[in-house]
Amino acid sequence: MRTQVAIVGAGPAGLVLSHLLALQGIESVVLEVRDREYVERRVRAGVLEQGTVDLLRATGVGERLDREGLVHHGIELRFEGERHRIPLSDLTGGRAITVYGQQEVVKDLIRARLEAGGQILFEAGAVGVDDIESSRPIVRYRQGGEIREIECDVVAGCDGSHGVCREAIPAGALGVFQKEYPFAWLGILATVAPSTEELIYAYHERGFALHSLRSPKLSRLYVQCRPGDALESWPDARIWDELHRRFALDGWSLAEGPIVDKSITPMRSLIVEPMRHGRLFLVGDAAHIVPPTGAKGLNLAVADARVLAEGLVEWYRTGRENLLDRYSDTCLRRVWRVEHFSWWMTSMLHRFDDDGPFEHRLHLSQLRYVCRSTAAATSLAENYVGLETV
Ligand code: RFL
Ligand code: PHB
Repeated sequence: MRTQVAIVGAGPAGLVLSHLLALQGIESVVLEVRDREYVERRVRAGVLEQGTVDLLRATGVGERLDREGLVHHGIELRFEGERHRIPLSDLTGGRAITVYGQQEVVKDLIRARLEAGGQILFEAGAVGVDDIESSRPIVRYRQGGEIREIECDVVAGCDGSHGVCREAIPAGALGVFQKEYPFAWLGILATVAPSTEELIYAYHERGFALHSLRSPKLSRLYVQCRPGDALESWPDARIWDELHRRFALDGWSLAEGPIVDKSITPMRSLIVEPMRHGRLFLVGDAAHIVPPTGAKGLNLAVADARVLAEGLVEWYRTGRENLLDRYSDTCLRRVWRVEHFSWWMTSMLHRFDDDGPFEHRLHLSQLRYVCRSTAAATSLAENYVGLETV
């Protein structure tokens, strides 16, 4: 098989890229190791930046998002039994975030691609990428027990943090920057009306908690836990107990409901530089991971896909490579801004193992400052809704 752009991975990065290229008449084939149902059900991110929403809408995949997405103009920071609202839109000239599950974005994109005649091969896992320093790279993949090949002009490695594309780059050519955080998030999805209209980020001496949502009937909640914790050590009653304690506020209560999804995610940052080697471009989580506190991973994946699509369009139209040559530098400016913001939010809101009374007071002082100072709140808000330029 031959195509112009071989895209490995049908997550947000691969699907947005394939969609943007198709709109400009560039052909791609998307390889996805999982089946369609699995990809469309995987519960992950939920917060879309203004720029992500604008892009999906402008490219014809925003119809259901406009109908079902929940536009939020603020978030709440909760600590010491008090609530403080950060008015995101007031602080950013009207920008907002939209709560809409990542799997809904993925569903909308898969449908749009298939309806437009696009090729997504499910249960087709890439096993290797060859000849990326030549003008005819090859992706080998396994489908139905057979190894097959796609020859292409360019490979887009959109295969997430555990994919194979990153490994195709010679080790000496990549710089790797990483940080492990000494905690994880236990996330649940519960069929109960959210107890809040806006997201609540809570700092507590027992650790961080987050109240998010997916719809008027579905709540998404997270509690900080230990990275080595097993799910079995978190029976439902323990989860609700921790959530009640960490969100505790006079006159407010958290409604419980059946838990329908439960998972533990270790928190880490990882960035590889550069994000390109020869004809292989890394996009999204394949190139960088952020801790989820800033709600940035999906948005960053979409931002990379947009930059790569623009570079490829220029190259196919004019033969000029200058945008492609700048792909990695352009993306990495945003990546590092977002890594810093996510690290900052994470550090402010979580309990570290060796935190004592001194560190606790520093956390509280920082939080109070963010809530009282317009300058500090604006800095949080503009990063949270997504910076237009970095
Ligand atoms: P994905 O979504 O991991 O997609 C990669 C795809 O590649 C497939 N794949 C392969 N396919 C073919 N051959 C192979 N060899 C393959 N190996 C892998 C995989 O099956 C998969 O379908 O990466 P992508 O597209 O870069 O998208 C990144 C986002 O998924 C990720 O950054 C976000 O989910 C992170 N994230 C959040 N991001 C936000 O912007 N806002 C949030 O609110 C937010 N919350 C979160 C999050 C991530 C979380 N977890 C579970 C890590 C909350 C959590 C708890
Ligand atoms: C989510 O709704 O899953 C979510 C919201 C905000 C975050 C992370 C995850 O910072």
